[in-house]
Amino acid sequence: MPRAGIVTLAGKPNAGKSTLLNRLIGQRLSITSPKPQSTRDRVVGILTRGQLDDPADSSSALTADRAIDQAVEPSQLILFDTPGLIEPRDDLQRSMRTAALMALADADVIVYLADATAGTPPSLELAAGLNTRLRAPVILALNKIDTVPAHRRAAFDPSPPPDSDFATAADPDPSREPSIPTSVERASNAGPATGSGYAGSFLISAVTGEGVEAMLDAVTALLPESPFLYPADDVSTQSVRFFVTELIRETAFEQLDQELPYSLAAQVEEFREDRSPVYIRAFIYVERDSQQGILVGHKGSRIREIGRAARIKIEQLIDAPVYLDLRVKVLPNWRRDPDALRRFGYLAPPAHRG
Ligand SMILES: Nc1nc2c(ncn2[C@@H]2O[C@H](COP(=O)(O)OP(=O)(O)OP(=O)(O)O)[C@@H](O)[C@H]2O)c(=O)[nH]1
Ligand SMILES: [Mg+2]
Repeated sequence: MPRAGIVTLAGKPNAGKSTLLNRLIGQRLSITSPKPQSTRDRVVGILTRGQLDDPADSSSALTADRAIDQAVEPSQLILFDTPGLIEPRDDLQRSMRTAALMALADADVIVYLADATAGTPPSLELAAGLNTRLRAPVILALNKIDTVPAHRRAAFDPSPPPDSDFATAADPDPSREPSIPTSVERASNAGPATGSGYAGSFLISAVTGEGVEAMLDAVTALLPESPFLYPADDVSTQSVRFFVTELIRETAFEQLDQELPYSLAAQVEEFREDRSPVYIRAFIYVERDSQQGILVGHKGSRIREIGRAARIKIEQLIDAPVYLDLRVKVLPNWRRDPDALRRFGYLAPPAHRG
């Protein structure tokens, strides 16, 4: 029997969740940025390993670039990338938090990403501000291990023996050179993420791929036995339009500084795939007139450059030439307006608690 289920990637902003999703899927699906809080919504990626005898036809507009690995036991991971866990300060952030918490509640397995060099990660419940325990088993992935010099990694044991809980994952040999983890060792005192501790812990690099395969095997082993939930070459449950919107936002994130990236949202108004080049009309919304001026730039130079760079990314995604008509509009204080959030496809946040 194959295994299949929902695997939620969670953690603080900038931990590398979206980078990991993209590596697992083998495609740049979820937007990434050195700036925190780049992911605003749950992003779904489907990873199918091994092949069933009778695969269903693909139903997704986006299909897998990678070959399906025949050598492994068939499994299908429905990966949920989530917004970084923060204490929300406006409706947008409340909506982001709700999306993350819902994805945690839906999970069959949770991968809790933390920066390996940032010291002890608190338990996921603490990081998420939850006062109830998570139902699903939690695997801790200490990410960005590529930034730790090789000689300082010697004392890590990235593959704890099966059934050991996280407290045994640290190298017990005190004669070895003390090294960063101390992050691993200290994490063992951070308190269990589930009743019996982490279901596993791994040192990984979402950028180089180090440790990712071993982590993936451990995650898969925790999934329930189940038929595939989607056709084997589906890559996402979300629409091409959604990913186009995200690519526009990612490009604006790249090209703008300071607070401006947080004040903008993108929306695709028209998407004509029956034309060549594919015609896309989209808007970037900002909160104030002054922001509109910055985004448009001198004689429209900045918005033109964002449009040009976004178009190239969209062409790679849909594998067709694109004409992108991109404009800027002001929607005052949209981050604090539940109707505007819904319009941009974000979850309506729950009622204010003061
Ligand atoms: N060196 C190194 N950098 C990484 C690694 N994983 C992610 N990064 C970088 O860390 C930054 C944040 O990565 P993201 O994947 O956007 O992080 P995220 O957790 O999705 O962040 P939010 O969506 O804001 O919560 C980017 O600049 C990535 O290139 C890694 O394994 N090694
Ligand atoms: Mg992200």
